[in-house]
Amino acid sequence: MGYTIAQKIIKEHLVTGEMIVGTDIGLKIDQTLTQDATGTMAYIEYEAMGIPRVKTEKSVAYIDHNTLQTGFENADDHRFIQSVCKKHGIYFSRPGNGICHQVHLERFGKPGKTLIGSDSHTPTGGGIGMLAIGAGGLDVAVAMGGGAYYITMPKMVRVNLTGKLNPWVSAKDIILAVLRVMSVKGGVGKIVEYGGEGVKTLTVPERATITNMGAELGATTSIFPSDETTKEFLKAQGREEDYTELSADADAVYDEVIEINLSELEPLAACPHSPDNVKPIKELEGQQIDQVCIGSCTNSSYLDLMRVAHILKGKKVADNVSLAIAPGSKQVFNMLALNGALGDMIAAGARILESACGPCIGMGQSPNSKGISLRTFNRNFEGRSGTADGQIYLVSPETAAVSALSGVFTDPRSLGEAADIEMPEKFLINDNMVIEPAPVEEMDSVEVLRGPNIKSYPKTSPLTDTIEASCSLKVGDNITTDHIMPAGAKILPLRSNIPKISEHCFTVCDKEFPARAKTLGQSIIVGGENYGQGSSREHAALAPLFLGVKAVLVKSFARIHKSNLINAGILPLTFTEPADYDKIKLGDMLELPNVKEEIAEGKQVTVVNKTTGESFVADCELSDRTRAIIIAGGLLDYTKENS
Ligand code: MIC
Ligand code: SF4
Repeated sequence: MGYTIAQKIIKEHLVTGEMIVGTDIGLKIDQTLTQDATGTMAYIEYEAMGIPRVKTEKSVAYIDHNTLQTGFENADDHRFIQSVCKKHGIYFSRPGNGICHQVHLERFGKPGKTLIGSDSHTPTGGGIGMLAIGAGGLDVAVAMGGGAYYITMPKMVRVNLTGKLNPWVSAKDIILAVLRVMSVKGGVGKIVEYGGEGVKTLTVPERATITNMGAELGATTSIFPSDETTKEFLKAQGREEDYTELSADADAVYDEVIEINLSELEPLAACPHSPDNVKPIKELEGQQIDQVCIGSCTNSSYLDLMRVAHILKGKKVADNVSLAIAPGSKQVFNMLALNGALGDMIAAGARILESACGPCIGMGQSPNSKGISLRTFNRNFEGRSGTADGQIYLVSPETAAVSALSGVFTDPRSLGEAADIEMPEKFLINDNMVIEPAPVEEMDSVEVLRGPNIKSYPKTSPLTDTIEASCSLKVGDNITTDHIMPAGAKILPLRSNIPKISEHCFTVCDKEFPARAKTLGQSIIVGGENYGQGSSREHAALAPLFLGVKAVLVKSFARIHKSNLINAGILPLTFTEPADYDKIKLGDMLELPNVKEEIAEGKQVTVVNKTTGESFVADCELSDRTRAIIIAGGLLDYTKENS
């Protein structure tokens, strides 16, 4: 039996376990990336492990999220990360150099290699045939120290692409079409692999748009073959030597196959407030809009922005629209500046932002009240834009640009003939914003610079025999990490201060939660399906840990969040019978009378509702390793015990 692309890379990197679906496997990690909003914590964790020099082939720290300095906090974090990098062997990409995923694809990613990143959109690297996975900061810290990264061996999904996109239909429309079929939880426990004749028609940045937004499927990762197109891209980046060819065997077996005929696709939009709430632009046409934001790690490549500039050239942004554009990297920005495309954007009335995440993570550009905002981003979760009642639609750069001009939802196919925009033969290569680490012989003399906002990792404790705790919060399905631990300009500067950031935990759902949880001392959160979808932020586990949350009992979990809970020593429980969800109300006193023994023996966990007198069992799906981590009180304690 042949192998899929992902199976080939897994096989090469397997350090523990076997490639049996549903079982735990450990992978050797070649490259890591961090960004600043998760990075400070990841490097605090790395320092706690006491390993002088990273053991990966390449580790890069990017500054791209917290680029608003409204006080000393973000600036201090950046300085801390820069000094840690210098000391411990990590490359440092300065603020302004671009969004981690875009820059990594351009400058560092390599086909056939493994990459984990403390950001859920790390699968962008799948666009050049990397096995690139989003992980919690602590997992990245462990990988930098040479430890394996553990995942559950995923199922394989093949998305078979046939045909060719029509003019003005784009890669964003492909991934929105996949989201429409699979939904935001359809990818959980799976790797999505793209194949078929249609692959050849897509450039690397287009492939990367698709693998980037595979995160919204809940998938472990997504991947494209590495072929002639990949080679051309790497060559244009001056990195032809990084190329290796990679494709699935003809007799590779997939658990699921999805057919997408590119010729039949039309421009689409993900409507508020979920990336899988997909409708054709045709159905929205004519509706007035207020804002357009173009950028993010999904759609801010050279090709994307050249198409945008082409549409804007010689025109004027509608009076009712605010148009903001953030190029994905310094490379893209600089090329647009030199070839005149930037001038076309500025002349049309676009507001040009620096190369960073910006509005995608609520760092500025929040829309007006009830404002309709078209964004080329990947997430439209409620409140993420910074405006609680903002209506965010996720669209392609082409739809965004043409709608910015007309002031209403507009199908870009109305533009007629396709634009003649080619991939450059040579990208502008200038890595002067990437700072190299100190040579080994000088590393001891590098001082790590810590600001006063940088606080240590919260206190953990080993699993107790019994847990008695009230239900401090009951929430529904599809709770995102933006609900659990909101981001945005006001809260992101607190990412390195868990006590302070905890005051914002779950406030989107219930303003009283942090105070209530603190008063209770210890408590349990109850939730529905796909709990913790979205970001890799471990703060969505560390803040509850700080507030005394001992267990989270839900119908199902999103992958990265579940592993962040385990790493933090919080028990991830699922209802054996989904109907038992109705047996708990906010404030009920719950008891897990025999929890330690049940976990240690791999049994179901007994839950007694002492308020109603009812009891039932819950599941706790753990491997031998994650069971030991939970019993130890989290991954840091486990690592200390086992090193
Ligand atoms: C996001 O898109 O939600 C983020 C901000 O990039 C997060 C990481 C974070 O919360 O710092 C992600 O996707 O993992
Ligand atoms: Fe940044 Fe947005 Fe991409 Fe997250 S999704 S890495 S916030 S651009």
